Amino acid sequence: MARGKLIVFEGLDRAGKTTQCQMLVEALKKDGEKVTFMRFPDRTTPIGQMINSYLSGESEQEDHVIHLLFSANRWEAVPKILEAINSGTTVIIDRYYYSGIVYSAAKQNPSMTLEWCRHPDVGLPRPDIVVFLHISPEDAAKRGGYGTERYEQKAMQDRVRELFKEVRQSKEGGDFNVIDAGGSVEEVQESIYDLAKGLLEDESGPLRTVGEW
Ligand code: FDM
Repeated sequence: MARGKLIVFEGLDRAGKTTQCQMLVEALKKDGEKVTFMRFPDRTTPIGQMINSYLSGESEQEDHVIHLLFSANRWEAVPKILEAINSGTTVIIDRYYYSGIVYSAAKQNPSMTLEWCRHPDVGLPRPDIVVFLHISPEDAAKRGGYGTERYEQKAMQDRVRELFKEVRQSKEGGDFNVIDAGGSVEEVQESIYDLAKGLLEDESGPLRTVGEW
Protein backbone atom coordinates (compact mmCIF):
# COMPACT_ATOMS: atom_id res chain seq x y z
CA MET A 1 0.00 0.00 0.00
CA ALA A 2 1.29 3.47 -0.89
CA ARG A 3 1.81 5.82 2.03
CA GLY A 4 -0.35 8.90 2.41
CA LYS A 5 1.09 12.31 1.56
CA LEU A 6 1.71 15.26 3.86
CA ILE A 7 0.38 18.55 2.50
CA VAL A 8 0.76 21.77 4.49
CA PHE A 9 -0.97 25.09 3.87
CA GLU A 10 0.81 28.27 4.86
CA GLY A 11 0.41 31.96 4.21
CA LEU A 12 -0.46 35.23 5.81
CA ASP A 13 -3.69 35.97 7.62
CA ARG A 14 -6.53 36.70 5.18
CA ALA A 15 -5.02 34.56 2.41
CA GLY A 16 -7.88 32.07 2.68
CA LYS A 17 -5.88 29.11 4.05
CA THR A 18 -8.65 27.55 6.08
CA THR A 19 -11.26 27.82 3.30
CA GLN A 20 -8.89 26.40 0.72
CA CYS A 21 -7.75 23.58 2.99
CA GLN A 22 -11.29 22.49 3.65
CA MET A 23 -12.23 22.72 -0.02
CA LEU A 24 -9.29 20.53 -0.95
CA VAL A 25 -10.20 17.95 1.69
CA GLU A 26 -13.75 17.79 0.33
CA ALA A 27 -12.64 17.60 -3.31
CA LEU A 28 -10.18 14.78 -2.63
CA LYS A 29 -12.72 12.87 -0.55
CA LYS A 30 -15.16 13.14 -3.44
CA ASP A 31 -12.52 11.52 -5.63
CA GLY A 32 -12.43 8.63 -3.18
CA GLU A 33 -9.05 9.53 -1.66
CA LYS A 34 -8.38 8.84 2.01
CA VAL A 35 -7.75 12.27 3.55
CA THR A 36 -7.69 13.75 7.00
CA PHE A 37 -7.51 17.38 8.09
CA MET A 38 -5.56 18.90 10.98
CA ARG A 39 -4.66 22.41 12.03
CA PHE A 40 -2.06 24.08 14.20
CA PRO A 41 -2.41 25.35 16.76
CA ASP A 42 -4.65 22.45 17.72
CA ARG A 43 -6.56 24.26 20.45
CA THR A 44 -8.32 21.11 21.72
CA THR A 45 -5.42 19.63 23.75
CA PRO A 46 -4.31 20.94 27.19
CA ILE A 47 -1.27 22.60 25.52
CA GLY A 48 -3.57 23.96 22.80
CA GLN A 49 -5.81 25.49 25.43
CA MET A 50 -2.83 27.36 26.92
CA ILE A 51 -2.02 28.64 23.42
CA ASN A 52 -5.63 29.67 22.85
CA SER A 53 -5.73 31.58 26.09
CA TYR A 54 -2.49 33.38 25.13
CA LEU A 55 -3.69 34.23 21.61
CA SER A 56 -6.99 35.59 22.86
CA GLY A 57 -5.18 37.78 25.38
CA GLU A 58 -6.54 36.04 28.46
CA SER A 59 -3.08 35.04 29.64
CA GLU A 60 0.54 36.08 29.20
CA GLN A 61 3.51 33.84 28.37
CA GLU A 62 7.20 34.63 28.08
CA ASP A 63 8.17 34.69 24.33
CA HIS A 64 10.36 31.56 24.41
CA VAL A 65 7.80 29.66 26.46
CA ILE A 66 4.91 30.26 24.07
CA HIS A 67 7.18 29.40 21.16
CA LEU A 68 8.01 26.04 22.74
CA LEU A 69 4.34 25.40 23.51
CA PHE A 70 3.45 25.87 19.83
CA SER A 71 6.20 23.39 18.95
CA ALA A 72 5.08 20.92 21.64
CA ASN A 73 1.56 21.19 20.22
CA ARG A 74 2.93 19.84 16.92
CA TRP A 75 5.05 17.14 18.55
CA GLU A 76 2.08 15.81 20.48
CA ALA A 77 0.28 15.29 17.14
CA VAL A 78 3.17 13.43 15.46
CA PRO A 79 1.97 9.90 16.34
CA LYS A 80 -1.40 10.70 14.77
CA ILE A 81 0.20 12.16 11.63
CA LEU A 82 2.47 9.15 11.17
CA GLU A 83 -0.28 6.66 11.83
CA ALA A 84 -2.44 8.25 9.13
CA ILE A 85 0.36 8.46 6.59
CA ASN A 86 1.50 4.89 7.23
CA SER A 87 -2.04 3.64 6.73
CA GLY A 88 -2.31 5.35 3.33
CA THR A 89 -4.22 8.46 4.43
CA THR A 90 -3.13 11.86 3.14
CA VAL A 91 -2.84 14.48 5.87
CA ILE A 92 -3.69 18.09 5.06
CA ILE A 93 -2.58 20.62 7.65
CA ASP A 94 -3.58 24.25 8.07
CA ARG A 95 -0.32 25.95 9.31
CA TYR A 96 2.77 24.10 10.50
CA TYR A 97 6.20 24.91 11.82
CA TYR A 98 6.81 27.59 9.19
CA SER A 99 4.16 29.72 10.91
CA GLY A 100 5.78 28.60 14.15
CA ILE A 101 9.11 30.14 13.26
CA VAL A 102 8.04 33.28 11.42
CA TYR A 103 5.49 34.50 13.94
CA SER A 104 7.88 33.97 16.84
CA ALA A 105 10.83 35.55 15.03
CA ALA A 106 8.61 38.50 14.03
CA LYS A 107 8.42 39.49 17.70
CA GLN A 108 12.03 40.65 17.41
CA ASN A 109 13.11 39.18 20.72
CA PRO A 110 16.92 39.44 20.31
CA SER A 111 17.63 35.79 21.16
CA MET A 112 14.88 34.43 18.93
CA THR A 113 16.38 34.28 15.46
CA LEU A 114 14.69 32.18 12.76
CA GLU A 115 17.34 29.55 13.37
CA TRP A 116 16.76 29.42 17.12
CA CYS A 117 13.02 29.28 16.57
CA ARG A 118 13.33 26.44 14.10
CA HIS A 119 15.39 24.17 16.31
CA PRO A 120 12.64 22.57 18.41
CA ASP A 121 10.85 21.50 15.22
CA VAL A 122 13.84 19.69 13.73
CA GLY A 123 12.84 16.04 13.39
CA LEU A 124 9.15 16.65 12.68
CA PRO A 125 7.65 14.94 9.63
CA ARG A 126 8.60 17.07 6.61
CA PRO A 127 5.76 17.93 4.24
CA ASP A 128 5.80 16.54 0.71
CA ILE A 129 4.62 19.96 -0.40
CA VAL A 130 3.82 23.28 1.19
CA VAL A 131 1.02 25.21 -0.50
CA PHE A 132 1.91 28.83 0.19
CA LEU A 133 -1.01 31.16 -0.43
CA HIS A 134 0.43 34.45 -1.46
CA ILE A 135 -1.61 37.59 -0.96
CA SER A 136 -0.46 41.17 -1.57
CA PRO A 137 -0.91 43.70 1.26
CA GLU A 138 -3.48 45.48 -0.97
CA ASP A 139 -5.58 42.36 -1.54
CA ALA A 140 -5.32 41.44 2.14
CA ALA A 141 -6.60 44.91 3.05
CA LYS A 142 -9.54 44.52 0.65
CA ARG A 143 -10.60 41.42 2.56
CA GLY A 144 -11.34 43.52 5.61
CA GLY A 145 -9.51 44.34 8.79
CA TYR A 146 -7.67 41.89 10.94
CA GLY A 147 -9.30 40.10 13.84
CA THR A 148 -8.73 40.77 17.50
CA GLU A 149 -6.26 38.02 18.33
CA ARG A 150 -2.67 38.69 19.27
CA TYR A 151 -0.45 39.04 16.13
CA GLU A 152 -3.29 40.38 14.00
CA GLN A 153 -1.79 43.82 13.53
CA LYS A 154 -0.22 45.44 10.49
CA ALA A 155 3.36 45.81 11.75
CA MET A 156 3.49 42.18 12.87
CA GLN A 157 1.98 40.95 9.58
CA ASP A 158 4.53 42.97 7.59
CA ARG A 159 7.39 41.32 9.45
CA VAL A 160 5.77 37.91 9.04
CA ARG A 161 5.58 38.53 5.28
CA GLU A 162 9.32 39.30 5.13
CA LEU A 163 10.25 36.30 7.24
CA PHE A 164 8.15 33.92 5.14
CA LYS A 165 10.20 35.19 2.20
CA GLU A 166 13.41 34.22 4.02
CA VAL A 167 12.02 30.76 4.74
CA ARG A 168 11.07 30.32 1.09
CA GLN A 169 14.69 31.12 0.17
CA SER A 170 16.12 28.61 2.64
CA LYS A 171 17.27 25.03 2.11
CA GLU A 172 13.73 23.68 2.33
CA GLY A 173 12.37 26.45 0.11
CA GLY A 174 12.00 23.95 -2.72
CA ASP A 175 9.07 22.38 -0.82
CA PHE A 176 7.08 25.59 -1.29
CA ASN A 177 4.55 26.02 -4.07
CA VAL A 178 3.50 29.63 -4.19
CA ILE A 179 -0.11 30.08 -5.23
CA ASP A 180 -1.53 33.49 -5.99
CA ALA A 181 -4.42 33.79 -3.54
CA GLY A 182 -5.65 37.06 -5.04
CA GLY A 183 -8.04 35.35 -7.48
CA SER A 184 -11.53 34.03 -6.83
CA VAL A 185 -12.00 31.18 -4.36
CA GLU A 186 -12.74 28.83 -7.29
CA GLU A 187 -9.68 29.87 -9.33
CA VAL A 188 -7.38 29.42 -6.36
CA GLN A 189 -9.01 26.07 -5.59
CA GLU A 190 -8.42 24.83 -9.11
CA SER A 191 -4.68 25.51 -8.96
CA ILE A 192 -4.39 23.82 -5.58
CA TYR A 193 -6.44 20.83 -6.69
CA ASP A 194 -4.21 20.29 -9.75
CA LEU A 195 -1.12 20.52 -7.59
CA ALA A 196 -2.48 18.03 -5.04
CA LYS A 197 -3.65 15.57 -7.68
CA GLY A 198 -0.19 15.62 -9.27
CA LEU A 199 1.35 14.85 -5.90
CA LEU A 200 -1.08 12.03 -5.13
CA GLU A 201 -0.32 10.37 -8.45
CA ASP A 202 3.42 10.56 -7.79
CA GLU A 203 5.31 7.59 -6.41
CA SER A 204 7.07 8.97 -3.39
CA GLY A 205 9.92 7.72 -1.29
CA PRO A 206 9.69 7.49 2.48
CA LEU A 207 8.39 10.48 4.38
CA ARG A 208 11.26 12.83 5.18
CA THR A 209 11.95 14.64 8.43
CA VAL A 210 12.66 18.31 9.02
CA GLY A 211 16.45 18.71 8.97
CA GLU A 212 18.86 21.30 10.34
CA TRP A 213 19.35 24.35 8.14
N1 FDM B 1 1.00 30.77 15.20
C1 FDM B 1 0.63 29.59 14.67
C2 FDM B 1 2.19 30.90 15.88
O1 FDM B 1 2.53 31.98 16.38
N2 FDM B 1 3.00 29.81 16.03
C3 FDM B 1 2.67 28.60 15.50
O2 FDM B 1 3.44 27.62 15.66
C4 FDM B 1 1.44 28.48 14.79
C5 FDM B 1 1.03 27.16 14.22
O3 FDM B 1 -1.06 31.61 15.84
F1 FDM B 1 -1.45 34.30 14.29
C6 FDM B 1 0.10 31.94 15.11
C7 FDM B 1 -0.36 32.32 13.76
C8 FDM B 1 -1.69 32.97 14.04
C9 FDM B 1 -2.17 32.34 15.31
O4 FDM B 1 -3.49 30.80 14.00
C10 FDM B 1 -3.38 31.45 15.22
P1 FDM B 1 -4.95 30.50 13.34
O5 FDM B 1 -4.61 29.81 12.06
O6 FDM B 1 -5.58 31.86 13.14
O7 FDM B 1 -5.69 29.65 14.33
